[in-house]
Amino acid sequence: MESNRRKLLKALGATGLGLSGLVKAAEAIAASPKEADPQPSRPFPGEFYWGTATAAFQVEGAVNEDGRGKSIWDIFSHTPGKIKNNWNADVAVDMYHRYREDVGLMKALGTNAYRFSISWPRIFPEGKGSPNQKGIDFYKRLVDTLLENGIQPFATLYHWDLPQALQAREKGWQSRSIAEHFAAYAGYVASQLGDRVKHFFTLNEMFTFVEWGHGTGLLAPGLKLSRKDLNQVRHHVVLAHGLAMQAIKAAAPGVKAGPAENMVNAVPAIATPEHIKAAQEATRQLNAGYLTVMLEGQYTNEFLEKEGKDAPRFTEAEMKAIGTPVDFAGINVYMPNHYVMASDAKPGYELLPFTKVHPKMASSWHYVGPEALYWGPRHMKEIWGVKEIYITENGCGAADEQDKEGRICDTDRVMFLRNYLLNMQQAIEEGIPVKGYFHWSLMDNFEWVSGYATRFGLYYVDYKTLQRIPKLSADFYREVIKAGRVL
Ligand code: PNW
Repeated sequence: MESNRRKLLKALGATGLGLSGLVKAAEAIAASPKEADPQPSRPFPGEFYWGTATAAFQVEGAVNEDGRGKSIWDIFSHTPGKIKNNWNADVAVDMYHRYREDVGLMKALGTNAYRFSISWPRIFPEGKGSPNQKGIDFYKRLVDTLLENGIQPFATLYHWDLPQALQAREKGWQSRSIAEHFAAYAGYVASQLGDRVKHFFTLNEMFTFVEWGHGTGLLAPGLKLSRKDLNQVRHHVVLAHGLAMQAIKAAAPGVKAGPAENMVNAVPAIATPEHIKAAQEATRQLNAGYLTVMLEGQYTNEFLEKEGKDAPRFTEAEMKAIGTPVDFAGINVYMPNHYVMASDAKPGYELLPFTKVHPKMASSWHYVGPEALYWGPRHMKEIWGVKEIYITENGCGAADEQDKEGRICDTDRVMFLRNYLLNMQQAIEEGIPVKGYFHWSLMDNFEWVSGYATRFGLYYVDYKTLQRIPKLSADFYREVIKAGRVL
């Protein structure tokens, strides 16, 4: 709103001053009716991608249809004891059949972008060889439906569902050959969809699927590798990213591509220059095997020294490929991974433990810290000079219980969202180039090892009927998009 002070000054200028003029002007302002707010405080940019996100294995179901091959997640989820209640994703939320309805849900939110993932085993049932036309046709139908509804498709090429054939026959990410197969698959998809999909993400959350799938064994394929072997997996994964970047650009020159990584986000405990510097250095070191090597094109000395004889084996040509320039970076931001203080001792920073009562959302790992959505993008810009940033995921699991009227009044998720979005707005206002935000998730879905117990959706899914019901947070998100500011 034009401030009263400004109005007064304007009036003063117009009347040619004088105390009586001033008094008259003041009276006129006091008498004027309140106008609508033409310029909201803390606005988001008018041009911005507001979206939601999902991943193929978590929503599609239809695991045996149209020639789809098996993925490591089919095997893992059907192994007793791996998933809560031994649930599986054979049906999930059946998006494979209901995608038209679901695009309608996105439209109802007023979103203009959607991030989804392509299932590698739908396109190459054996991981390589000849493509499955019916698989690619599904994504063409999906993308065309999105575009007809004014929603820009953002496609992730790998959201953890490696073709089982590659795991069984070639030891999955333990083999360098997988990086080559991934690039071939990425190039093929870009050649087929590049006329209508203008943004591709290579791999989703390398950190999570490598460390938890190959280190602790909590996620598929459930391996607990030695430090040396784990480092080699990390190396093959970043190599896959680099080779895929090149393959995508070669197949579809007009499209943009980059990673979608859950950066380890070190947040300064107090935002003074010394702690900020410490948090930046911590972020650089803690992402050494992923974002840092991808964006700098080499492993840090600290990383190589720390890993010693277990460090990855690599060639110069591989390092060049890993460092292929990205068009943008996607970051999944759920929380501050560490609060950091500067330290006089090496390495110059100290990671503070979370206290016993630090607030959490529904997932056991999910500490709340809205400032993560400020520092994540700021780090990307200040540490690595990234010029185009997408928040590829942000959201939370919440209680999500239906009340007597069947409503889901998830004020907890609204609280979460409001505070995180305010921090993102601050980053944008300070000139950090965040170009889009994708809420995880459009609707409740198969939450990996938590199965259907933890819900992340803006839409509630009744798993008996597969009906989708908007939660309060869906209304909140829609109003925020409409108003262009946090409400
Ligand atoms: C992401 N953490 O996983 C995945 O990309 C999604 O598929 C998933 O459904 C979503 O976030 C919610 O879990 C994460 O421990 C898993 O910090 C773990 C963490 C973060 C994200």
